[in-house]
Amino acid sequence: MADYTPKPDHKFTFGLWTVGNTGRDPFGDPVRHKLSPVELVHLLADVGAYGVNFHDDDLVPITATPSERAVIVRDFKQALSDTGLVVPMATTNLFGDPAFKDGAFTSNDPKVRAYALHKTMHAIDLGVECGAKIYVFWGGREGTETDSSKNPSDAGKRFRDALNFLCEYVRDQGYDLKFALEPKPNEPRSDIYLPTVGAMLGFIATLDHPEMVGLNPEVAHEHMAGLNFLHAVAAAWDAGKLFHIDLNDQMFGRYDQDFRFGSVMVKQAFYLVKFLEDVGYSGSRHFDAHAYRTEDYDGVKAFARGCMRTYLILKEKARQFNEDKEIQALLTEILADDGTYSYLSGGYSADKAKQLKNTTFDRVALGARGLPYEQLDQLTIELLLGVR
Ligand code: GLT
Ligand code: MN
Ligand code: MN
Repeated sequence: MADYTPKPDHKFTFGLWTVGNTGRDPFGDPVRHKLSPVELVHLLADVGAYGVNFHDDDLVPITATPSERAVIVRDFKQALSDTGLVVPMATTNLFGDPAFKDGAFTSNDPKVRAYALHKTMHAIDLGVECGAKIYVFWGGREGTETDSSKNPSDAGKRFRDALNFLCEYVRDQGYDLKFALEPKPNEPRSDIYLPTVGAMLGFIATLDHPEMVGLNPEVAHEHMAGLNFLHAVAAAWDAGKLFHIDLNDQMFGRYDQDFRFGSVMVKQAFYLVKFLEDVGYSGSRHFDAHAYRTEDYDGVKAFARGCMRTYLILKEKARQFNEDKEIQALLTEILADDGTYSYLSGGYSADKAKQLKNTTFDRVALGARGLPYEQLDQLTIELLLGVR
């Protein structure tokens, strides 16, 4: 019997805002009382998490004085050392305060843009002080309702200037910190700039220090755009940019659901876990999700345990897939290669081009070949449904 107990090696993390979500939504008030950061650290330790992430404001309220900040950070660090939890990632809340109603780094107001940089530098200090090595930028309200209000290419330049400034700040401080950009297409504003993993990858290449900046893709965010999350993650991985990942679940075409990982699209979650494990992704598995609004704190714990358990079950299923003789025999058949064209690997040469141009292909035979993908997919489904 496989062991589905979370261990530190699994790098399962949760944001303070995830298990701390009180169930407030646009139509209803909180249904759970607010827990303090210290209580949340203990809750996470109880369920077996490895780490905790936070926005600056989740830990230190935006109204706190320096002496209040000092007490909060002291107590939080004490809770970390009492429980053994670590802080792998931190981020800035650049979306909650009314000052950011027109965005932060891309706001039309230079004072708001300056305040966003100021707030982020302080938040970076706080994250680093607590041990963070990854710093996430979710754009929040970096977008528009009307494109009459803002030129999107100006917005792109402002966002680039802000990230370049902050990269230099991190270098100047000597911090061991990398940035992970988190795209999200259309919430909480009508249209958000750089809405997908692909868009962010292109943008990163335009920065002064692209080596410091990668991606934090989130399942729900690509699903909102109707995209294949696995493909987005693979593109980030291929570019050496998978710095962090936000795991949750989300049906296509719905509001921002942030469901427990693997609770809706089991097959997609399986391929994702299989990919992360097969390639040896070694970063945090951060569950950026929250419990149903129906739950009390026992339900929140059930939610958090469920995220980790489902991940580990899918990891075991991936192992079975890789060892399943019938599945592997089909894959061998699908990937068969008699070596005729192995000369094409290793790049272009004029000779190779000439040889290839002079080759005669049996196009009809290529098209006539049956591919056993139906069989393979059915075996995958049966494996997931537990009958193999
Ligand atoms: C917010 C958003 C998330 C981001 C968080 C970090 S906050 O819940 O929907 O996906 O990762 O800012
Ligand atoms: Mn989200
Ligand atoms: Mn997220």
